[in-house]
Amino acid sequence: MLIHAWISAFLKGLNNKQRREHYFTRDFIKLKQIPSWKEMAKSARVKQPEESLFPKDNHLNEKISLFRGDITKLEVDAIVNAANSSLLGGGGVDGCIHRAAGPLLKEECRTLSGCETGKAKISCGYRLPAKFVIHTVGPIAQGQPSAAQATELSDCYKNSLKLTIENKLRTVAFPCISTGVFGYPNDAAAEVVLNTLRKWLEENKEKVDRLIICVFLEKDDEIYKEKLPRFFPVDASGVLPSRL
Ligand code: AR6
Repeated sequence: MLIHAWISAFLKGLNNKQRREHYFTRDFIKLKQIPSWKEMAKSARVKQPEESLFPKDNHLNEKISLFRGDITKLEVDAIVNAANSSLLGGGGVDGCIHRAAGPLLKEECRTLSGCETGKAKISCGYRLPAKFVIHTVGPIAQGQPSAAQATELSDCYKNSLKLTIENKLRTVAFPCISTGVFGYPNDAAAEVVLNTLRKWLEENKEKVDRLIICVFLEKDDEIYKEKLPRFFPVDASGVLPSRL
């Protein structure tokens, strides 16, 4: 048996407390420290636009979060990696994930035979607080993305979620796939992501506990805070409607 397979089997046999002894950091973030969008919208007094694209659904609002920070710190069932087709590591969030997980992640990734754009593959999380890493490859879009590239970006999220439920995982965090080195415009990516996650949750909400959109840059934080109320409308409690 290869060492990565042995360690992965060993880690799977541990309970949460035991697993924590193997994390690369003591400074990890538990799910309960991450507010759902429903909670966040209430405390941030989000302004609900008059026009939203979907009906208000508080149950769905409890299933989605916006979190700004380092995805490698999240203690969730899976984090998604914005990888390249070799799956052998790189810069950006991919580099951060490989550094935090340790060298066994690359060893396992060597056995996965790469990954096509829009597809996803799963591995153990090793020293990460996340149990699994789902590796997906976003489209390379320099400038205005084509319709085919938007579909590929959406497929990254859908295929990662397919693996999430196939592996009975209930909490998963996504970085802003393709918007760094791969050059997909941040605003256009957020539209694709929110549309994909909203539609997926409508069909599959009982299969997961939380989908976390993990942004790293202030610009993405602002974009998502502005767009979330259109895709996941909230109670406008405490906020005066603009049309009175
Ligand atoms: N936690 C969360 N998000 C992060 C982190 C982090 N620790 N570090 C960066 N980001 P990128 P891509 C954000 O470039 O565009 C690699 O070399 C970052 O700010 O990592 O899909 C791969 O090997 C940005 O918002 O991924 C591929 O060759 C987002 O993660 C290529 O880059 C994605 O940026 C993939 O490019």
